[in-house]
Amino acid sequence: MEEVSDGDLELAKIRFKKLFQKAKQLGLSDKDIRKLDFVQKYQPKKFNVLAILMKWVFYLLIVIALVVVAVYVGIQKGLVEEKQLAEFSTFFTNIDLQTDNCVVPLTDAVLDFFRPPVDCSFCEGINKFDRVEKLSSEVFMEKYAYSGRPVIITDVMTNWTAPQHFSFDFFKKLYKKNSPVLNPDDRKDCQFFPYKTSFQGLIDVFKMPKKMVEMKGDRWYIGWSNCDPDAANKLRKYYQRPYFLSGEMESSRTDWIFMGTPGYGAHIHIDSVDHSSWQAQVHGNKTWTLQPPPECYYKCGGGFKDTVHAGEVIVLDTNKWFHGTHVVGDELSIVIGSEYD
Ligand SMILES: O=C(O)CCC(=O)C(=O)O
Ligand SMILES: [Fe+2]
Repeated sequence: MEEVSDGDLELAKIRFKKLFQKAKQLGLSDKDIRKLDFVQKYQPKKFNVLAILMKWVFYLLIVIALVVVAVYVGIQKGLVEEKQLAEFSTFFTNIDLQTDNCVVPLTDAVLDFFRPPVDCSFCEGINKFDRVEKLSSEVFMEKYAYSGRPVIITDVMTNWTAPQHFSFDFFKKLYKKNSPVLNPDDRKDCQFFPYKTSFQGLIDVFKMPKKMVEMKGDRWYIGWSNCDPDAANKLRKYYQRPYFLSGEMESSRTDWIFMGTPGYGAHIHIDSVDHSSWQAQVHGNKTWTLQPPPECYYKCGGGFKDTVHAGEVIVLDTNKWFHGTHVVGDELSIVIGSEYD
């Protein structure tokens, strides 16, 4: 190919400039000039990454929207069951939604994504916890047990000895070395929630430095299901089934214990468990934040808070209300609870 000298290039530039000015004088706009065949031929192709990305995001959103609509219609028509959705989600996330009682952040998002819209009548007109005493099992059954109406009962623990015994050290001594609580080995009924701590299991919790136990170190909050039958029998010496649960109501065999320092608690989440539950505040004070599912905000408002104090019992349907907790005051919070049927 013939070499182009700098002089030739300068000349070409001047000629092109003149041509360009002439085109302008003739009334052509930049847009018209860009449309000319020879300009298009020599114009470098622009590679607009943002535009390409936006295009793909747009396609992705359409696909997601179509899947959501299909799942929604499938649920409404009874073609898709929640169980199938959970299995489907387990396939992708490796998290078993059917056996994970209280949920960790990823599961929250997945669960909430697949959660069918609820009937908002359960939260209509409810903007605070009822706080009651001397709650008969008839009234409990009629008003609270299955309605989703949250309630705090103030006189349940009057003859429990749990407050004199339950402490960090009590639980540390409760479990033998070979207890399934400390060696869960993927047992589905043994669950541990580290929340924001880095503990991998209860075994790590019991190794925390004394400073942390005495609430002088980092804050912490954890929860676990007591899957150790021996320990469960021992625990039952210190508390009774709340008196307002009628004889026919079954209590789940699995107790849940949550423990932690002020300034910490469970993030806002909704559960996918079988039943409502009660939780006794043995030590400390914990503020509960309840929010209706977002689709009910219009009917039920944005939610409310209340603090459960030592000696009180809260009853809540954690499948209906988004709920989060925060330990307040200056005492370690220790609670025990269970589902009821
Ligand atoms: O007690 C807590 O901090 C959280 C309890 C909870 O999320 C539940 O019982 O579902
Ligand atoms: Fe929960």
